[in-house]
Parts: sequence; C-alpha cells; structure tokens
Amino acid sequence: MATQTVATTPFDDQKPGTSGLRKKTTVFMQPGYLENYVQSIFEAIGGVSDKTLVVGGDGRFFNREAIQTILKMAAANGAAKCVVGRDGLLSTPAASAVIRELKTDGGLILSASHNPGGENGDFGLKYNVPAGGPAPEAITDAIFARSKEIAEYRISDAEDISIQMIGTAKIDDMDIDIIDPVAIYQSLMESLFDFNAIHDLFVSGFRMRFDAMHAVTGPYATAILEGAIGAPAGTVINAQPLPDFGGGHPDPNPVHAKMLMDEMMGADGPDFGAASDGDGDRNMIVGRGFYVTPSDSLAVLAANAELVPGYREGLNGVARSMPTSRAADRVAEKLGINAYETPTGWKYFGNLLDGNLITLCGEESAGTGSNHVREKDGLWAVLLWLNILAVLRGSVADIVKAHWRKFGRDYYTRHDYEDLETAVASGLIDDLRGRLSALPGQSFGGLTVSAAEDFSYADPVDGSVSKHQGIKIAFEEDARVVLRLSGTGTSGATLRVYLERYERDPANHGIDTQQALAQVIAAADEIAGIRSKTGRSAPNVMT
Ligand code: G16
Repeated sequence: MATQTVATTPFDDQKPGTSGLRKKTTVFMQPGYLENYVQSIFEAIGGVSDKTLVVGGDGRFFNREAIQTILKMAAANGAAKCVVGRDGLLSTPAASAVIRELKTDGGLILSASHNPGGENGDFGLKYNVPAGGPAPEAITDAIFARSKEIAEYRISDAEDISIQMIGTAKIDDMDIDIIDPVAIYQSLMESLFDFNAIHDLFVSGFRMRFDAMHAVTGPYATAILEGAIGAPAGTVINAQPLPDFGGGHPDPNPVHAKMLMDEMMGADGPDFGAASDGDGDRNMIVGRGFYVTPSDSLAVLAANAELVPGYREGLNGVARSMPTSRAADRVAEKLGINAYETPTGWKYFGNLLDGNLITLCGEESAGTGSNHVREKDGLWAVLLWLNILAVLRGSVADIVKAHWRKFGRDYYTRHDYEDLETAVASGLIDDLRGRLSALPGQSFGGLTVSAAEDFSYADPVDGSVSKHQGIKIAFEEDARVVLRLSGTGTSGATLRVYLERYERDPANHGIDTQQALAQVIAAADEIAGIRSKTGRSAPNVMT
C-alpha cells in the first residue's frame, strides 16, 4: 500500500457555516470535494502527523464511504491512530465525550445535523478540537483560507476496511480502534444522573415516548432508557438509524416530530415526550398536552439542576445564544450567578465552559448542554428532565407553569422565511443595519424602541471579537426582536426573526403565543419591511 499525492483544484464554496461545512450530499460526492476539505482541515490544524483523531457520524447517506476516505487520508497524512464508532456511528455529543475521555487530538464529525439526509438530502463535516467542541472561528477561517489554495491531497491506496465490528485494524502504519459508539457516553450519563431514581419513576407508572427519528440517538436511547434505566420496551420509537432517516426531516420540533406531538397532545398521551435530531445534539421536550420551548427548557433546567447528582454543587453560570429568550437570565439573577449572551453557534460556549465560567448553556434552536462535553446534547437534556421529574414528581406542565409564576413568562416565537434569494435576504439585513442608530425613541404600533444594535461579541476569555452576529432591537415594553440569517442552510437564504415579550403577571400566562406577540410581530415587520422586501405574506415555519 502506498500514499498517493493527488493534484486537485480548489472549490471556492467550502466556507464553514454555523456548524462546519454543510452542502447537498451530491456536492460532497463530487470527485475531490470531500478530499479537498479534509486536507484543508488537516493542514489548517498544523497537520495530523502522529495525532489521534476520533471519526464518526450520524449514519446518513455517504457516511460510510466518507469515513473510508477520511481514514485513508489520515493514514496518508501520518496520523498515528483513528478511533471510529462501530458502523461509522457516533452522535455529536458522544464524539465530544470520546475526544475528551480518550484525550485525542480532536475529531471529525460527519453530519448535517437536523437537515434531511439521503442522496438528495444534505451532508456535512466538521472538525472538533481536543477539548471536544466545534472549532472556533480562527480555525474555521484558517480551514476556509486553506481550501482556496489547496493544490493536492494525500490518500492511501489501501482497500476499504470493515468497521462493522468492535476491534482493531490498520491502514498502512495507522492504527484504527473501532469502538462501541455508546459505551463511553453511557458511563458519562451514569456519572451525572440518578438512574435508580429515574427507574423508580418508571416503576410508578410514568410513561414516556422518545422519538429517535430514525437518526443516530436510537442506539443510545435504547441502551440507556430501556437498557440501563429499565423503561418499558417501546419507550423509544423510530430507533433504527437509517441513511435517509426514513424519509423524514430529523429536526425535533412540533412540525417535524408530528407523530410524537399528536400522541402527546392526546388525552391519554404519555407523561413525557422527547425527540432528538439527526446527530443527537438537539432535543425537544413535551409533556402531556404541553410543549416546552427550548428557551423555557434551559431556564427550567437551570433553576432545578441542583436536584440532580451531577449538578448538586450548583452552577458556575449560564449562557444562552443571543436570540434565545431571556428566561435563563432571570434564573441566573435569582441564583446570583453570571449569565452570558453569545452569538448563535455552540462554538461560542467553548471558552466559557473551558474557563469554568458557566455550567449550563442553551439555544433557542433546541440545543441544551453542560460542561460534561463541548457540544449540545439531546439525550443528556432528556435525562436531566427525567431526573428532575423523578425528584419533583409533578407533570411537565405543572413544573413549567410554577416556573413562570416564580420568574414570569417570556413569550417566545421564531418566524423563518426560507429559501429567499440571497441578495434579498442580505439586502434586508444590510438596510436595517444602516438604520439602527435612528431607531431608538421611535414607536411602532405602540412599542417604543429603547435600543438597537448589530450584535458584536467579545469573548471574555480570549478577547476575540465576533461582529455582525444579528440585529437586536429592544423595546421599552420589555419586548425584543432579533433578526439574523441562518448559517446552516444549503440552498438560498433563510431569514430568522425571533420575537419575545416578558409577562410578569401570572393572570396573563395563558395567552396563545402568537396572540401574545402580535404587537411585537407587527413592529418587527414595520421596522424591517419583511413582507414588502421578501414578497412573502407569512413565514414558512413558526416555532
Ligand atoms: C447549529 C449550531 C447551533 C446553532 C444552529 C443555528 O446547529 O450547532 O449552535 O444554534 O446551528 O442554526 P442557524 O444558523 O440555521 O440559525 P446544528 O444542530 O445544526 O448543528
């Protein structure tokens, strides 16, 4: 077997987005496309000579083939070892756990997260650093810069190896460990949560449904919920990971997890429902007849974390992405701990977690996590909820409503305008950016702007500054609008409009969300000209 050096020409579209490089699967399958990107990663991180890398993905179409290519390229670039999940599977949080537990030099995670899979779906790849988290901007910028210059890549001409069984293998001089994708993650969960208390909850008759959406969390949820904890068989549904996720859209929200939602909204529905996405880092939490927004979920978890063994010592601080509602800040204030507001993207939590400034963090986009790994973690969030329920023994609805009574309610919704022409979407944001300084003091349908900014974040640990992270408009009436363009789409542009309003009075906590926010929605449209500029009369998706 020998290393081949293959001449190549750069692709100019390999700029990593919010979470690595995401493209249509067919784009990734073009000759040299994956190879160029992998070589760019290797070179941007100073080479992989003598390094150990974790490699795994969410099992979507092209996962296995891409892993074989990555392994051969790692061997040709002099890596000492690759640690691969059996069958090429590793959920994103499990990959983070393995990188940390085995103290490797980082890893490559193959996933397009919650985006649909299959030959006509999406594919993605990202590099995670030795601390286990997504590469920070300095590294993703370096990868992109490298991808524009690359002239050759290195790959072994070895045969494909079998990754179907736990064991060891070799490509040229490089060792390969094929590991159980669940084991390290499961013991981490056992160290954080009281599995016996959760077992007792199930024994008491508590019923749960976990929808793995034919994505990567199936094996994890089955092993942990039905295996280690002893929940009844059938608690986990759609547990078999499939290359096209069974034709579904593995995004755990009320729209795409409709089957679960229908069951949960029924009078005789289970007590607790949850779902996770393609690569297992997102979560949806729903009680019988009661959906919990990700922003509220973060706040409730922060307020109750001390009930759970792994967080008994209390929290160092909490962080949320800027468009996430301010509910978690209110908890932090009561607990007397710091609350941080970061740009969208899990990578921005990395330094705060590494520096012990925070313990919990979360995002409106259905991501919640803690210092146990450096990714958001879907199943972890579900276990944290379960452990809290096992202690409090109330219904999900009762717990959230009691939380609102104590802290007030942050009404929250996100409106997405998908597949816009890129020029139209960026034009809208640019135009608004140019008018921000004139907005304070102006009134829009009864709401008066108190502050308007183009969000810029200075990392408190390394001082790095990230600019243009979304337009944030605050109103005197304790309401807020945020507008930004999605960084995870693979076609056209998506405008996200995040809308929220705080309501202290418990008598007003039962209003329909869209109704409660009608004034804020109208003000956002008036300020940004959403309908007139996009030609759309309504968003495609409201969550
Ligand atoms: C990724 C990031 C998240 C971020 C989300 C935002 O999620 O990991 O931290 O909140 O993108 O997406 P957008 O830019 O489309 O609003 P995931 O689950 O796709 O990896």
